[in-house]
Amino acid sequence: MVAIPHGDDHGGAYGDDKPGFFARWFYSTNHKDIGTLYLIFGIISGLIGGYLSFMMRMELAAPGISVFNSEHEYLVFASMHGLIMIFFMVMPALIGGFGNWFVPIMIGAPDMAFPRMNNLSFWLLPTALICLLISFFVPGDASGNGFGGGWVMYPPLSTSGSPGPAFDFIIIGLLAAGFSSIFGAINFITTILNMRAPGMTMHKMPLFAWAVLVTAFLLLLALPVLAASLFMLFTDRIDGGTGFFDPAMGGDPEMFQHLFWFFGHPEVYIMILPAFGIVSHVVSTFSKKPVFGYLGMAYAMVAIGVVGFVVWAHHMYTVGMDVDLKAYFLAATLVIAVPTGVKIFSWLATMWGGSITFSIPMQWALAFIFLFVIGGVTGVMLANAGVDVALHDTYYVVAHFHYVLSMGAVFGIFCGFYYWFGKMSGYLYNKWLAGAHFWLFFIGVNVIFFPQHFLGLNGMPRRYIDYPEEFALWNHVSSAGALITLAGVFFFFVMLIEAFVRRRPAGDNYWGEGATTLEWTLPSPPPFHIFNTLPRIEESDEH
Ligand code: HAS
Ligand code: CU
Repeated sequence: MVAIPHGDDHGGAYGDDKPGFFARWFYSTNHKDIGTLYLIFGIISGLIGGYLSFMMRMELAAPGISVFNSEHEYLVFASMHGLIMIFFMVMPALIGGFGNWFVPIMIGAPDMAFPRMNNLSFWLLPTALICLLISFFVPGDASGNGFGGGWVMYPPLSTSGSPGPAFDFIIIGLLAAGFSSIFGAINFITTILNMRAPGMTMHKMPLFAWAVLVTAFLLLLALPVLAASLFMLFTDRIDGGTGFFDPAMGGDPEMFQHLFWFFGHPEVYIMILPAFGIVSHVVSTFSKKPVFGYLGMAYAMVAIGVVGFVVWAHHMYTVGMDVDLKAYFLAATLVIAVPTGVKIFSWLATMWGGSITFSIPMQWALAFIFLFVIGGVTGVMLANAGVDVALHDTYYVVAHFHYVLSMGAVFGIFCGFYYWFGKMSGYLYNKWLAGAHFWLFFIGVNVIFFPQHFLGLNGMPRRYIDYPEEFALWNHVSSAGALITLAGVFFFFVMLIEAFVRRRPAGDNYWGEGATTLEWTLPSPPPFHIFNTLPRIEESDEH
């Protein structure tokens, strides 16, 4: 019999009864091991999602190219790229990966509140991803395999428009991923509210823990709405007698858009709030200053979370809504720029007068701030209903959301990855390789997405496989950017392999002499030393 590690066997301290490989990773109830699984899963999904996007960029490199066999195939790639990157790369890495690893440590808890449910949350995800991948290979509609209706899954594209089983696999997969997130959210909320160490009051909690707490509430409130709307699509599709979204049966397809975006807009903050948390830690550590306006930073995230629930219809300005309703959603959306601005200016104020080290994680954090502001400001432009009528469904929107996601959320992930790499693996990475990764990535994604603003302003619509000659130049540039980014990804993997082959041990404070660590929000003197509880270095020496 293999020993099944229990949740209370925390900190990698399995005693004499070390579990075998299978028990350790498949039955895992240890928050760090589960965090590691999430990170590995995120990297694998990132490769799949990245491959899909690369193929799209090659197709769009010049007018008239045929990388894909059909328009349908292109749309399948676009739809799956969005779903995989959101549900299987960004969310698992930021929340499942770093959340699991560091929230218990930061609040002084031995593990997550429900370690076995934590295991379930993780293992639902590979199951879900397999369902999505199966959907590629089974019939979608008359023009081929897979579902090509976009990550937003609007009916009738997702009902009568895609009668084959491909979309049913997506429904099942997303339901599994949704439950994974809901269980994870319950776990984080319970852990943070009930398991803080003595003296660790809410107002002393590190900002990353605050970010994950707010994110968990958004997940808990938004994901069930997605699950319900997917289920409604399902019963509409299988002739279950419902026609929720079918006008012929008294239903309304616009209703789906409301349900979807009631989930979808909070979802974008689900993807960015944990990155906000990470950036706060990194900016503070490498400025050697406590973060400016700690409480303002925490409550700005709460405000973004709350207001994020009442702005959803800014994705639907073109459905023909009443002008008063447009005015409301416009105003409500603009309000979000205020707490977000509080965060941006507090990061700047944290750096102001600080003793700044331009370390690798700090470079990602600075790039995050710069590029996220560009993405945020284009969001403010799109929030204007009148402007959005012209820009909706153009590449301007694509440019906007990639600046906040590919350069916001993803830069947040790499920022956290380099910041905590030594804590998680026990090793140091090679700074030259990491620097090559950063610069190629930074240049690459900007070359991909900045020109897309011009394409959008000139009216190039999204979700088309080809385009007229006049859009050729900036599409060409954009595709060249994809090659640069690919080179950056290559250096990321070389960096990883090098670090695990060379195994240079990371010192206790590899962030540099005198760098403020997480203690800046802890009661003083701290009741425990946060990172002394990390076992990795000692553990690997035993073998
Ligand atoms: Fe967004 C579409 C508006 C933030 C992600 N967004 C999307 C889509 C995604 C996405 C994925 O109102 C496309 C979905 C699809 O497939 O169709 N978004 C905003 C606004 C914000 C915003 C106002 N979005 C995000 C974040 C995302 C994300 C974060 C993911 C991580 N977004 C929209 C709108 C659409 C949209 C429209 C629909 C477009 C369409 O037609 O389909 C805000 O949260 C951004 C706040 C941040 C800042 C920067 C820092 C603030 C400072 C303070 C001062 C700034 C001021 C503004 C006073 C604003 C520095 C000045 C304004 C100027 C114009 C200069
Ligand atoms: Cu939105």
